Amino acid sequence: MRVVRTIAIMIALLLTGHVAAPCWGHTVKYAFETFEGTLEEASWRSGPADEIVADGGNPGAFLHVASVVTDATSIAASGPPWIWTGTYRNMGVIELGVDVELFGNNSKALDSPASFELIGDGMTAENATNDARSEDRPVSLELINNNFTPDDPTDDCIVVQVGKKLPKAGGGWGSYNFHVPSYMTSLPSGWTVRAACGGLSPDAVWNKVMEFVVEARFVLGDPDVQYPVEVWDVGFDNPRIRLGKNRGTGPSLTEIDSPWPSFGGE
Ligand SMILES: [Ca+2]
Repeated sequence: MRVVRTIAIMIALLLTGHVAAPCWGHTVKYAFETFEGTLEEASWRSGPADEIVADGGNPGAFLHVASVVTDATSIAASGPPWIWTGTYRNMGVIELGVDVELFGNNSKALDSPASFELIGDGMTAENATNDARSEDRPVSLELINNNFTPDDPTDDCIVVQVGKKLPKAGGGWGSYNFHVPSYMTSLPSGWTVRAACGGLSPDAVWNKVMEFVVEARFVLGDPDVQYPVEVWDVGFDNPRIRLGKNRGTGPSLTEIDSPWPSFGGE
């Protein structure tokens, strides 16, 4: 798995122009985070409760998010252009994916008055649990261009694809892949627009995001649905990105022979 991390770094070097592309010949067309390194090295993170667990992933190490109280756990990569963010269209991005295992989630554990305040207008813990139970949740991918004003959500541009449902707790690892046809110049089927984005049309929002992704985020839920606040115990492994043949005028990543890795769960 250490080889994979090296490959990922190779792609980063190509994208930042530090290495001339012809030196590499054929390069991989995907990169994935195995969480075999330290927590500080992990390129995808959920929050301050994150920990790396050495065994039980899909396979090997995984990112464990335990005892987090939220309506929807998520994992994200953000920051300066690297493997996971930047000019998706020029990179030729065609797919992202992640593996998720739900170890447990429990809204009944939240029975203090404070927890009710978190749930939102018109919802109590009881009816929220009945309306949006964990087994009804999909895994979604959000791609975000925040207009480089992270403190101002009013100008954000976000596109979302809602994927298949999470398994019940204890159901093992599930694999979730999302088609991201960055070469398309109109909003693809299966994608929706969120956030105001300056009032741009859906197609214009898609193009703006594909031209620059500031953050990629996998969310355990449909971002348009309000869920109850719960105590979560979740594992994440193999967040991944795949590049295709439809490359733009950006850094020249050459054709890739390696297949999209097949992880458990599909
Ligand atoms: Ca792993």
